[in-house]
Amino acid sequence: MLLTIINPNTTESMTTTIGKCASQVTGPGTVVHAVTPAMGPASIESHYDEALAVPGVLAEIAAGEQAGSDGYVIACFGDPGLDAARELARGPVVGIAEAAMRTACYLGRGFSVVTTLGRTAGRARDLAETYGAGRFLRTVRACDIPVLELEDPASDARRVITEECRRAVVEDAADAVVLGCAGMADLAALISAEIGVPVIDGVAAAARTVETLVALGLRTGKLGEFAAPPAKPYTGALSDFQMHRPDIC
Ligand code: 5HY
Repeated sequence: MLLTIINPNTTESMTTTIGKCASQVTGPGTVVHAVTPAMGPASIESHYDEALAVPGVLAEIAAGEQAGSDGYVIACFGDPGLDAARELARGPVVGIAEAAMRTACYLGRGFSVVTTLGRTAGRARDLAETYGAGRFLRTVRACDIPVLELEDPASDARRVITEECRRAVVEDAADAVVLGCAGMADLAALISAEIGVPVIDGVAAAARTVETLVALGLRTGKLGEFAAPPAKPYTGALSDFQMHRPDIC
């Protein structure tokens, strides 16, 4: 199968990290195609960034459809554009926050999210409620690390994140910890070994979830809310988004 993993920000090095982490957990029959949108924010740290990331995500979904992609991961912890992507895509589309939080619910009474900036914590809480994981969510802890600092080898981000994960276990009684940024994807196993509880990377969780859905022959229901969007004009910078695809069903 062809699994397209979209990094909604435009930082290529993060796309590379994301693609490597997905490829490490997917099977030999899965081709992982990690892509970076041609437009959008260098990192997503606010509602504004998230809104401006969506057109680039949707353009990559449209490109994936042309390329025959069997399924998609949206690899940003805000899951930007997830519902719109489900309208465009034939195959399943899974967000990393969605996959990570639902996975955490299998692993204990409660989980915590450890993320980058405090201003993104509200979005994480909202998504937990959206995905039915709210009653399992212990806390959302922020490290106050900008997303792109995760790409800096000189940063002590790994230590800071690890200690915040440890506090989630000790102080919040978290049975598991969800990493709240795709840029943390390569840290999950290392941190889990240090703090003694499962640490979930949403990139890996989402990649395996899509792989499983495709293997089961399952995809988004297209007869209702997630049918192809109705045809209409889109003007200005969005004029290229007249991608009405009644054939998607
Ligand atoms: C992410 N931002 O996964 C989110 C993390 C965050 O550019 N990739 C980003 O802080 O919301």
